[in-house]
Amino acid sequence: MMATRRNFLYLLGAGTTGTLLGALPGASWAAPTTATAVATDVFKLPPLTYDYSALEPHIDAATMKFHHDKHHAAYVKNLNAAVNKYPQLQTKTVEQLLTSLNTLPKDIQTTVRNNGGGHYNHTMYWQIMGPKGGGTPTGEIATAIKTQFGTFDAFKSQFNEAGTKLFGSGWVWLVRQQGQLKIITTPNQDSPISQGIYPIMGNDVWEHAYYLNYQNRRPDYLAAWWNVINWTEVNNRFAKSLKA
Ligand code: MN3
Repeated sequence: MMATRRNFLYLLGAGTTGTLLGALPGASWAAPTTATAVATDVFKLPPLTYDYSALEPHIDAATMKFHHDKHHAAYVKNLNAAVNKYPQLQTKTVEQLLTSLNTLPKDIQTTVRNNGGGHYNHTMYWQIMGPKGGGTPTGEIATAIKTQFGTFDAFKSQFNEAGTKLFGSGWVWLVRQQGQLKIITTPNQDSPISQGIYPIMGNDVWEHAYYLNYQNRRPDYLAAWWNVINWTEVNNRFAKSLKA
């Protein structure tokens, strides 16, 4: 884009560009939006803090690479493109954007909902997984799960059932709502925080999260996912949910 624009300006001749560009019907074209997009992008793809292969055999390296480097990266890119149209939004956090979708300019509401949600949800997803994860929960979340669901196994089976039954693409979540732990699902990249609900943990049941390794066997992916859970991070999020 930049090269094209530069060539265009060169062809116009430096002395005349101002007038000519100003006279163009799409005067906004003259604003260097493409040129400055990279420098002003406020949302960044967070690097994975472990290797692509660190979650094998439960989640394979190829899935992790495509999921993080392509899918998550695309959500970040699209979110930046939306907020770059409205510089006043560049000071907002993704949480602030997602909790005030209705107040955003109409033409970017759906883009922010889908791509801001995608960015927020995946950032959590990478953090609540990790190498040497899994096992039974520890800390405060272990107690809270027992209180709410009776046993960890009962919680897991309700969570996996909700994820299996969710039709199409979406997420299954453990949230804290009105003082209680609950399992909910959301379609697409909708995030619970847009409903004012803080997500403690969530699993991505879009096919891109498991299809290379599990094909159509979503229940197998849901079952295996517990082997990579970073309970320390889930406890951090549970503590935040108590303040939310
Ligand atoms: Mn995903």
